[in-house]
Amino acid sequence: MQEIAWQISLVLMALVGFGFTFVALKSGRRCEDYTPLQKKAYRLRLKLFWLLALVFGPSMIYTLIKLPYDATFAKSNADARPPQVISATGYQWYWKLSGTEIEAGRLVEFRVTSADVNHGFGIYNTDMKIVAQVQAMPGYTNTLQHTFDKAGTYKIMCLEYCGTVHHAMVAELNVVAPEGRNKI
Ligand SMILES: [Cu+2]
Repeated sequence: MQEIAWQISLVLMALVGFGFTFVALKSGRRCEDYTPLQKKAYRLRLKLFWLLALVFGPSMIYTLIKLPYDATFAKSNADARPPQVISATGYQWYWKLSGTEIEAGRLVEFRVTSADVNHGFGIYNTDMKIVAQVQAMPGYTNTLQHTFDKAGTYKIMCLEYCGTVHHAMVAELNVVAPEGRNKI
């Protein structure tokens, strides 16, 4: 569905582009009917048009190329399996997870909430670099989607000071290569 919308947008953008070009080219023809002042204004306008076109045209193309189109659609097309779902609840001062084993290379959906106060659900890789995070709030379930590219033991740590033993809110996620996987 998104892909169709994207293609329609591309066609519409192309039409708008053609429209602009057509008007820009056509608009040169009636120049001789204008008074000298109008001619001057017209030339200025034309220069302004091309200046804007030259500045914004390439930057538009650049932005379109840089859009995360491939990453998003290639991944969802390549892996039509439903995401692995893990429910996570923060307590003072520990995490309760519905599962701790995850398959690498396949989307995981964390459904994160809190049983008491606000916590921060932060996932750290084996180099202790944060890879994803979402707030854990009482009364809300926040969804966090992430695909783990590398196997290893990841840590979940609380990112929001939540009381005296906040620092002990650490849980582990075991991300395994697809072939070595047990059922989640
Ligand atoms: Cu905390």
